[in-house]
Amino acid sequence: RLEAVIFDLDGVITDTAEYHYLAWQALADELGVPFSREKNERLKGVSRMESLDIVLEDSGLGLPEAAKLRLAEQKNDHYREMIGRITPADLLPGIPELLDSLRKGGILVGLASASLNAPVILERLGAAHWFQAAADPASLRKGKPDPEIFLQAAELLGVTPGNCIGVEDAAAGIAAIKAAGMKAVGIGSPAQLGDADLLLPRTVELSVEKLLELLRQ
Ligand code: G16
Ligand code: MG
Repeated sequence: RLEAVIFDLDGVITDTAEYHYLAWQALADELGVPFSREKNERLKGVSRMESLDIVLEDSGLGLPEAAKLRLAEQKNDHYREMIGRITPADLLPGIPELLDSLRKGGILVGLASASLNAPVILERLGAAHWFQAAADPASLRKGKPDPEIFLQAAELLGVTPGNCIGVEDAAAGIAAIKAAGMKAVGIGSPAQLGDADLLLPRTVELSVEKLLELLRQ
């Protein structure tokens, strides 16, 4: 029985991935470090400080921790400026309809976002009311691909992981869902998300019927 659907935020509920990309690109440009959309793929679902390490990996800059914290803060300030302009129109296509249908079907909805900015983003989207629980990324020992964030969301919802479906746009997220013993829905392309149990190119293809069918398999 499908008890709950646990969603990633960036790239699934809204496209903040683009703002993360723009903010990291600006920081990399300022530091004179090469960065690209291809590299940005590796930052999806990855925590802020781990993302910074990836951005700096080929820079040859051996920065002390305090300097890295300042750079991460600078990126986050820029990112916060951009997400301050988010409105409910930025919910990805089909998401409001899907969340309404899940509520009507009595299926719980949880959030498993690595973003410390998730509460602000949900508020700006007018989406907080659809979620019965959200994992707290600040409390986690390990980020995605570790299953901890999805398991915490299931625990907060009071549901069994085997009766849950996770929805993700990042390879690390799909791995985290599967390690949690849940079925994984990937939003994106087979090149990145080949391990998903169900792969859909866009959020608009999501439906409660497809999710119920996936758990029956
Ligand atoms: C998101 C993004 C990542 C970002 C991370 C931390 O995760 O995909 O690119 O680095 O959150 O975000 P913040 O800097 O806002 O704390 P998710 O799990 O929602 O895809
Ligand atoms: Mg994501």
